[in-house]
Amino acid sequence: MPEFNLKDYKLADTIAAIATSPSKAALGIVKISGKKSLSILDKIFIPKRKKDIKKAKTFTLHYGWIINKDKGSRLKDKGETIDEVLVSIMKAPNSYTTEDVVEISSHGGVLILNQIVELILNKGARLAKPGEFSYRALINDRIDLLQAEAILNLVDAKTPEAVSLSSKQLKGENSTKLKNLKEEIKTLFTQTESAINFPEEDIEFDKVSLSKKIDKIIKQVDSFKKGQRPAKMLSQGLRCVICGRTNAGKSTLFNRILRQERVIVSKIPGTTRDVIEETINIEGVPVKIYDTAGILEPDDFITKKALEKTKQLFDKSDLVILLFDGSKKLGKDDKFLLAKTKNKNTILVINKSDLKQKLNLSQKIKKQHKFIKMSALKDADLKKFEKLVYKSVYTKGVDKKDLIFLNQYQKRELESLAKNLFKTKKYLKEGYTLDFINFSLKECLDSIGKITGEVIVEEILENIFNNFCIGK
Ligand SMILES: Nc1nc2c(ncn2[C@@H]2O[C@H](COP(=O)(O)OP(=O)(O)OP(=O)(O)O)[C@@H](O)[C@H]2O)c(=O)[nH]1
Ligand SMILES: [Mg+2]
Repeated sequence: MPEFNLKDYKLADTIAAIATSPSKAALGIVKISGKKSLSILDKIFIPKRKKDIKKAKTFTLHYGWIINKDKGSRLKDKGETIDEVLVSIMKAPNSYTTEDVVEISSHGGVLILNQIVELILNKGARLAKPGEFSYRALINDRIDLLQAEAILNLVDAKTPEAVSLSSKQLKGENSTKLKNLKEEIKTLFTQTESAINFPEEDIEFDKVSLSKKIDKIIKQVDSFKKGQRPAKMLSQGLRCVICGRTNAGKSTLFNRILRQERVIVSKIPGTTRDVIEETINIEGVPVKIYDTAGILEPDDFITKKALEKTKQLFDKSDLVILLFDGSKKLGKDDKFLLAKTKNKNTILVINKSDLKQKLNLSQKIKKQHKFIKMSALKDADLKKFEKLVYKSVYTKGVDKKDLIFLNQYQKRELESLAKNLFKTKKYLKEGYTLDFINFSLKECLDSIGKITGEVIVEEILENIFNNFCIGK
């Protein structure tokens, strides 16, 4: 991974890079941003119409040739031609970086694009560092950190849902909500500030109403906290592990879901002795499904290894499918696994519904998790099952309007925001002096600033822009 060093991201430089994928393609784009963009363009581009490209208006498109004027310049003003191109011009401040931006759209050969960039660099630009265009957009207030994170997720999106969520965040929906929260906290902060600074004015302080306002803010923050997991699942996919006692029918269900005989099924207990992984698409969400070994007390090396793998997967999984054999009474292994799923997002499947039923699951257990009865062998309602899997993305309390993409640092700040809000409430309730309340409100404001990028924290920037590629 490239090293991010804020010192190298000098804003005064004019930067350039290939913005498209460096492979053979119909078209390729080279981007330039900075004060010298147009004068550099003037040195390498011969427009067909416009005489002086430096004077071109913003948001205009120009047809012409990229020329190396230092080479083979026998004819006046001409040089070695490189490619026939279209050039778009976006002048400051209405561009992505808010600086003068030039985009050269050429044919998409790797060599052509490299030659164009080299020419630009020779005329005074510097090669952009990873994410440097977006970094400038951030520093120049064109986007905030939430929008930068949205761009990363948009480019990386693997599902239509992820595209729609990221573009909403890019549009600024989450930024607006956080800004509103900030304004609300700021008002409270200012009130406490005045009450502290002008005690002689005897400002009446309504602690009940303050506490109510904080409750409202906590609710929104909590909703964002809950909205991160589904956002991640919708964009990156869901890890779903099938567990259950041996012979419950895990492999049968696995094959059913995949609609193919992927793994061996048999009535011999302990048929599966490894973890098998496949990906399917459920309503646009990639779901990675793992079939696991059912033996929980292994006595041979291979099964032992398989069990270790299952344990690790279990902990990392987003969803557990816990399978029971409906024709058997609840056994020791069933109970053990049930206890393990207590705090996991789980779907209980009672299998073998075609046989005489002996399993008795308490209402309490059934209520705790989602629940479905089926015969994986004879009659499995896969549509219903898949719907349950899809629904499990939205766990209890998730508001679909508050799905949010945050990086680990923003996530940490959101946690700290929630903590400080609770602290403020506690101070209010326990009758602490206003200084305490004022201070924790200040901390809340700081956290929001770090999430949106208003407060610049090198660690956060490093994390975000290291993940961008050059040219973005
Ligand atoms: N009657 C009936 N038999 C089933 C059903 N599902 C699976 N079986 C049978 O149960 C036996 C075990 O099925 P598997 O899918 O191999 O079970 P498993 O949970 O993967 O077992 P291990 O890998 O050994 O842990 C096989 O003989 C299946 O045909 C069902 O819904 N009804
Ligand atoms: Mg199996």
